[in-house]
Amino acid sequence: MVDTSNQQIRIIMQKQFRVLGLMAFIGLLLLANCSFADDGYKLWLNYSKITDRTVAAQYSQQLKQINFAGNPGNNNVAKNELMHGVADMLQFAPQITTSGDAGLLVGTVKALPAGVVKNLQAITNDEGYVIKTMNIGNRKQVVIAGKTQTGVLYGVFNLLKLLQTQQQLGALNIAEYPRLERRVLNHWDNLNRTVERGYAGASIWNWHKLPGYIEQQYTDYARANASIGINGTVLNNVNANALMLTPEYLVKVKALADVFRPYGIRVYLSVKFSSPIEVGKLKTADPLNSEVRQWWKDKVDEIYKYVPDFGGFLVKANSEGQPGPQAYGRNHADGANMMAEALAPHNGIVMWRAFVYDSNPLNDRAKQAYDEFKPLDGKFADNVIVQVKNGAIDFQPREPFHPLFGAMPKTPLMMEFQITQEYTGFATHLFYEAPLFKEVLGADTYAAGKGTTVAKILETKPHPKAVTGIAGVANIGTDRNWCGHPFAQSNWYAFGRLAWNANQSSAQIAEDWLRMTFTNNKSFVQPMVQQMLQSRENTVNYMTPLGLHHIMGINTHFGPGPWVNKAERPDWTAVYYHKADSLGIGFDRSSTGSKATSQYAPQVQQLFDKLETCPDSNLLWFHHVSWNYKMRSGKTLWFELVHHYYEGVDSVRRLQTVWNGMQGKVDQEQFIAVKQLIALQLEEAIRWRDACVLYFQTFSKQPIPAGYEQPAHPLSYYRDQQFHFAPGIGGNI
Ligand code: GCW
Repeated sequence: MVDTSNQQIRIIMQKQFRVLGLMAFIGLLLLANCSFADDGYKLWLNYSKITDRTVAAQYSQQLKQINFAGNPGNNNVAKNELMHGVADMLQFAPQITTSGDAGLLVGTVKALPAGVVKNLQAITNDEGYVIKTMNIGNRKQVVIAGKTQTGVLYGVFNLLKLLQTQQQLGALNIAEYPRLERRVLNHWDNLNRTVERGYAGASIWNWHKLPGYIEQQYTDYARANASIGINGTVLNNVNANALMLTPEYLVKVKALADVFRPYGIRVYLSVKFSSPIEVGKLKTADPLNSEVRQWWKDKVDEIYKYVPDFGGFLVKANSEGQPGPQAYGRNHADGANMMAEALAPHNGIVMWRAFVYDSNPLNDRAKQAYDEFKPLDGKFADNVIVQVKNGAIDFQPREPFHPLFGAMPKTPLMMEFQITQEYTGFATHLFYEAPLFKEVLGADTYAAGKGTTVAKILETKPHPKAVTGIAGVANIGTDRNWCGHPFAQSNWYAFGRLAWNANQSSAQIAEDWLRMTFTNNKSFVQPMVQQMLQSRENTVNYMTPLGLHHIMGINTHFGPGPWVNKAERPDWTAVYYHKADSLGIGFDRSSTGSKATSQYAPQVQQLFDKLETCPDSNLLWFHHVSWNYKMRSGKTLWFELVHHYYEGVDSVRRLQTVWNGMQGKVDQEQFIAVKQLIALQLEEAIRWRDACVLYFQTFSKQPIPAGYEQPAHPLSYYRDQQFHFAPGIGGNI
């Protein structure tokens, strides 16, 4: 990204160029390119020099001159990004011109010449844009047009992507717009800079030095988000600290909002329901109390003085010990509507989370969100959107889609994915999340007949004023490479791409990301796309195959913990979920069990309810199955389970072999980083496999078949292991 040392070198080099001539310039260039290893900071906005001479020559010819219509000033972020990106990739500074025959013409529809605009597809969406190659005068020009400056910026980022991935510019005809309105990152960042479930260092928000000190990283964060269409950020943890709403912090929030605004990004805050008591010194936070309502109104008015385009609130209430309206005998709609009323005059919204569960779940925690929210369908104010996790438990490597999708036709629902890898290997496992996201977004709820996919539900407005949206819990921290694992960056990237349009394929997104981040070398890209696509299933296999879930270590959630049988609450144990016994394993959520299947539309219910039709991948989520049950493969359940655990480890070994063959094809620093991480992943995958197989064997009483490597240690060894260094906890602070 903006690398000042590199920029300085470039400037010096340009001066030298005149003095020393071409030979010296090339020499210095080579030096500059070799002396900086890639530490991952630039993310997918690497803008590496294009070394293919033919491609570079074509691009140079097209981009020699750029006409920014309307003559935006020097602070225009789209213009700066384009100039900077082209200069890095093509190693020259394009000439900015107002001439009618520049190879690239960029601007808003209003600023572009009418003769050009009439040949473009109409842009109706505020964030939409077109990129079109057309003959203007006597030359082929590429035109980037947006309805707004943000649209132009998105178009510029797309053109840069085309250059980074070395696409032809000769016949472009792209018309893009986002399918969802609010595409938001949720930071679970605490005010003391720890990050709940963060595996990439500390929080990037330096509250101590804000607002006086603006880190370059804030701008680079905004650039990265804008490049994939993310247009909102919730700065603080949903386990919120009420101090966030005090003027001391609001002035800092304003400073960040000011940095993000030019990139089309709005700031939102998580708020604690009891803030009127904690900050406002009131005696109650009852949502129907008039003083409380007035307090929220005043507070919201105050926030908008600092941040005039403030996005709104995200709220976790009556969940995992967080305060909420139920303490006053009120429901979620009462709580959400109170805040909505305060935000409405400013066009702010409330994202009210449906991740709720009682400390004493009657028979099945998976049912609770539906039971609490479904009756409230249609009771929420216009500017409330209910934010629902992708599955009914908690961001497991695989969960069936949440039954609330499709169950609240009168209420806008927003998706919550977890980009940070709390349950999928932290920042040591290569787990490309696009296939997980796509599986959920593409799931058919049958809510309004066949084809009512989850994505469709998110995109459909139940009423004209409804807001649509999607959220991803961020995996970003102060680690130099932002996300801990170089490949974890792909999950931030994929989230943005799918938030924009869920129809894009996981393979295409992976390919773009690999090319932009590492290299266009096909012998690298193709095998690594395959490895990325496979990586999710690898982890499902060595952690939670066949529908198992929530069997990780307690509290930190690190490593296997299928034996966990004591916790503050029963549904924080593992035995609550796998229910292994001498007869079999799995949670009976069918009509003979907790009846969670009845929360789905009849077609889905039938599919999951019957053992014979339930897909293997969700089998133990919905059924308690006997160890000797004959699976579709012909194997018994026990052997099938063992097979999956071993397959998971073997596939990580294959990944390791493929990656080891990539030395020399990618930057050496990145190569070594990933190599070391895969070695850690393999160690952890083996631990997961051995611990789980040995533990479940105590119930099945059946052998690990001959031919499989036997675990290196007895079960007690795995049970006794302690991981004092596991990162990622600490909420509310
Ligand atoms: O998955 C659980 C996490 C908690 C988190 C909670 C939530 C922010 O273990 O750390 O709290 O989900 O989503 O609210």
